[in-house]
Amino acid sequence: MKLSYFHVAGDVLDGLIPDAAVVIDVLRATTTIAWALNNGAEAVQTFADIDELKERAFQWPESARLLLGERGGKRLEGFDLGNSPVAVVPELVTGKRLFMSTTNGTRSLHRVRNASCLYTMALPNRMAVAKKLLCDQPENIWIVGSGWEGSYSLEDSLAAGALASVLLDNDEDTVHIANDELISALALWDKWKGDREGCLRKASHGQRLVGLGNHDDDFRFCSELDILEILPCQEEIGVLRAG
Ligand code: 3SL
Repeated sequence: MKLSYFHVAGDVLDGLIPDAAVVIDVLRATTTIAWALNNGAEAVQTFADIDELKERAFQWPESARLLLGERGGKRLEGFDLGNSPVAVVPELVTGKRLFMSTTNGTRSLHRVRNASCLYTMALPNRMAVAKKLLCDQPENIWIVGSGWEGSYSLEDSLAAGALASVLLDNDEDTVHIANDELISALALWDKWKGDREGCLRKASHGQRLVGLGNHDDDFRFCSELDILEILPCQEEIGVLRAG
């Protein structure tokens, strides 16, 4: 398994398609996706574009849909939910399709939507994704961060390092770290694995969330490690289900 890490979707190589892509947006899109599917959502359908989201969502039965949207950290007007893992509780999401658009995470997903296998990962479901990769042994794996509006984010790199680290621990012979970005993410994981929440809070997007108000529960949910068995997997373009 040859693993490359791209800080943001804009860095991925044009014209190439990996055997597997793992999209990460620790704060908070892929953490929210993991929790929503864990809590019984039928699927999460992601959109880079809000108008397209509305058009598709309004074709879905009202009783079976929720609109989940965020821009700049705030819930989109007229949407049922903002982008928070704390909000996607079973009472609200069970059996529902979540139509989701966020500032960066859903754009990353859109960019690699043609990968043969596409998973989303956050710290709580790291091990579920690692187990699937160890079992399937795809040859070329892209780990794709979401960053913030095209620039690097600390927390996505932390999670990329967390994934590479557990893969190396389990299968040192076949795991090959293919770029410097991932070597650097591994070093970041080594430094912060004992204080993941501290790392998330120090990150610029963590600071942005603090500036918007109390996000203590979000930080707690987003920094938990290996507590969810959920493997969000793209089944048709844009539609993620528990695999
Ligand atoms: O950028 C994104 O996709 C979001 O996860 C950002 S936020 O954490 O909801 O502000």
